[in-house]
Amino acid sequence: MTDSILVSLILPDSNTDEINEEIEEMKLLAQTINYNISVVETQKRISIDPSTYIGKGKIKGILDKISILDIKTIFINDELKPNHYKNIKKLTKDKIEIIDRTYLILNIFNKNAKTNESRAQVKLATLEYMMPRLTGMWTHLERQMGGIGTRGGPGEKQIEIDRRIIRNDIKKIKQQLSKIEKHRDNQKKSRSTVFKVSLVGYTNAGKSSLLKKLSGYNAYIKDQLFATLETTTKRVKLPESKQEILLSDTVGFIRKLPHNLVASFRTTLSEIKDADLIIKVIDISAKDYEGHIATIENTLKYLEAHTRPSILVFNKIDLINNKTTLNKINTKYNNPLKISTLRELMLDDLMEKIEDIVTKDYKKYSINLPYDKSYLIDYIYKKAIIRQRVDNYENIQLELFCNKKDYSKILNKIEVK
Ligand SMILES: Nc1nc2c(ncn2[C@@H]2O[C@H](COP(=O)(O)OP(=O)(O)OP(=O)(O)O)[C@@H](O)[C@H]2O)c(=O)[nH]1
Ligand SMILES: [Mg+2]
Repeated sequence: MTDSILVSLILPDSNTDEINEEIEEMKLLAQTINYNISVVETQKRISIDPSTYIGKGKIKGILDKISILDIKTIFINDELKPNHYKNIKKLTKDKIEIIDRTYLILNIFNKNAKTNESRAQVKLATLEYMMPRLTGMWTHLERQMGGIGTRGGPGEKQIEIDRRIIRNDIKKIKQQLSKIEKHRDNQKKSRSTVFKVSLVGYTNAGKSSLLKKLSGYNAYIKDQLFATLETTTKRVKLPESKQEILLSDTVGFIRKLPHNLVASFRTTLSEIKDADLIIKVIDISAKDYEGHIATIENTLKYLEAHTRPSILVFNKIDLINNKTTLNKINTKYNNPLKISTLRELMLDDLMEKIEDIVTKDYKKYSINLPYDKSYLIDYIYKKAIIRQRVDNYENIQLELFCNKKDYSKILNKIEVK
């Protein structure tokens, strides 16, 4: 672990609890890329310094301090504007690595991306972030990203060359991503008739663990922020009706998730918008679970998925042994589901709840399937619960339990000449 310092501004509208949460979160985020935040400095200001974000005097003080401590990395608890970044860099005479919150998250995404798609998405977001901030000193990122931008010294001319190269790279990645997007659209079409459930939540809430427990799929689970950067969809059979649903796990959210990251992960996150049901997974043991819920709501709004039907599920209940938290949550969220994925507590209740929602509009129908249409049987079994089947002399008589839409679809298929 490399020792480092974190600087956070406190502005008149800042909430101290929130700032403290953010500081703790920055420490966890930094750990993910092997940095230990050993010193935290805050500065109260009326407003952001237009040229250097924090005051110049404060920066000088910090530089003195870290030179004694032999620290060479400064984390900033915010996204720095390009001119802030450049001016701070100047004050440090290029000797100190400056990592703002956005760049930190980009680094974690870069480290954890596993598929071609997620790697391309992170690269796109990173290049777009770098473009206006080029100063010729992207040493840390360059090492990780295999040489982007390492094309020479810090001179203005070199920066222009770098910009041109980056612009070309951005164009290529966008083309690559749009190909992947087309493929995904085709996949989506083939799944359009199945009930879709999306697990969403703050990073590390236990979404992948839940997907694993409910579907049996060996999802990647780690006590780490942003372990998952891809959407994984698995079929799950509901216990009573035996209906199949599609359950998806995707990238976790975090407060101030960089906008260009959300934009480049648009296709990955689009599963959420298409979901018939969103399960919001909350880590009940997180001190700031209310902040996590607010972040989920804001992100869903940003993704235009906030109007989808949803349920709130509190996970990691095994870690809670004080009644006060439970009472508070029960009152505030109207007795929500509380589960432990790890200890497999109340998972049946969750499945039951999902099943209730899936079958909410189901009604009984009866149809007669002529033998010359008997090839439709598989289709009907997929769409509806078959309560009874009688093979008559002239046709197959079926008692169905399904929603009206699927009933009409089945009828249409039978009636087609
Ligand atoms: N104590 C406890 N730990 C849990 C529970 N569910 C998940 N965890 C742990 O929480 C950590 C994060 O779990 P993941 O399933 O990877 O969480 P995630 O929401 O997919 O996280 P990201 O993909 O990083 O956004 C792991 O160490 C899990 O073992 C639970 O019910 N109780
Ligand atoms: Mg995960």
